[in-house]
Amino acid sequence: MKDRIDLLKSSFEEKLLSAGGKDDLEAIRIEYLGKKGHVASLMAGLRDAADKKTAGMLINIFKNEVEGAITKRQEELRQAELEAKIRSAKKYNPSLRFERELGSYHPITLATREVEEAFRTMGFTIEDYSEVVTDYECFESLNIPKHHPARDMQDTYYLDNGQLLKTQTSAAQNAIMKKYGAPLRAIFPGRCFRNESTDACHENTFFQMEGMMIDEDISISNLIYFMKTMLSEVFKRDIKVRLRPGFFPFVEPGFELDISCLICGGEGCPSCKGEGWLELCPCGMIHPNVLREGGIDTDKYTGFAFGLGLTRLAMMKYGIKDIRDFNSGDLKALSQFKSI
Ligand code: FA5
Repeated sequence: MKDRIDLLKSSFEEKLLSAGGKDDLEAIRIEYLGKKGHVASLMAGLRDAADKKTAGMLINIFKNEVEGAITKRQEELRQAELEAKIRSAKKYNPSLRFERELGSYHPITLATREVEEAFRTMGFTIEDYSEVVTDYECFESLNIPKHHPARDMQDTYYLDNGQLLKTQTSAAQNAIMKKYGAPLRAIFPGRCFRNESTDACHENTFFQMEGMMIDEDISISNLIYFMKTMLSEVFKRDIKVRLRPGFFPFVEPGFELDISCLICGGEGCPSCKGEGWLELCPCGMIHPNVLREGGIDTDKYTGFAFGLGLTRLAMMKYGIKDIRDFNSGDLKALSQFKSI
């Protein structure tokens, strides 16, 4: 038996070495381990053998060797195939850079940054505030109780839970007063939402920049000084401005600050609704009720507030005739602004 097995072993080793792929290996497996293979016929011959036990053991050892050698060769072939695949794959060159097209800043971003810079140099902090606010923040804390007619001017989108999309950046006044107390100098830009019929100078979604200064002896002169400084910093040239009385329940006295339309030079055009003037930055001395509601001692402190129309400011600064262009997503037009 041993001689027969040795013969089979050497022929098996030769065949295994010359196997070039999976199919060759499978043929060898069938030839040696298959139902009618060499191992099976060795087993069949056992019946007549005198030393059954020893011979059986030798066959089993041979069978295990064949199985092990086939598995090992399979793995070698798989590995060789994989390496050939990797070698033939296109090489990645990490030194090549990805080409990325950079965009440009939106004009509202640029205008916001300019106003922020002007106020930062005058000692104002810049605050951020949420777009979804409560009725208390947007109206009641600002001396606008329920059913006050001033609410009619500022209809907005209400959520099921009673919160609303803020109609004015003034909605942050109360929280900021409570956060810092007096004295206080802060500006807070934000997006506002109103149920509005749109035209060249009205959008349903637009930006404002609120400002507040609270300290001892703050008067209208301070208010006018800061407004003038901000406008000259942003426009970098003389702008014709007019101040007229305006009503807002949260300021007393209140003003409308208009600028002469820079699109038509004051002649009248759709951008200023034909008036030659554009309402840009209402303002006034903060109403004592609003200060008290924010926890400010009204015997000691007074303050002013303003609500700059940032989107309109950007229109004037960059000569954009129609406010609706800001949300048009026109990349060609936007690419003219400062690139990132
Ligand atoms: C207010 O929103 C007040 N909260 C402003 C204020 C703050 C007054 C502090 C006093 C003290 P008004 O509704 O007028 O006010 O809006 C302020 C500015 O936002 C306007 O002058 C205008 O420049 C801009 N604005 C208002 N509505 C729109 C709109 N629909 N589209 C574009 N800009 C708008």
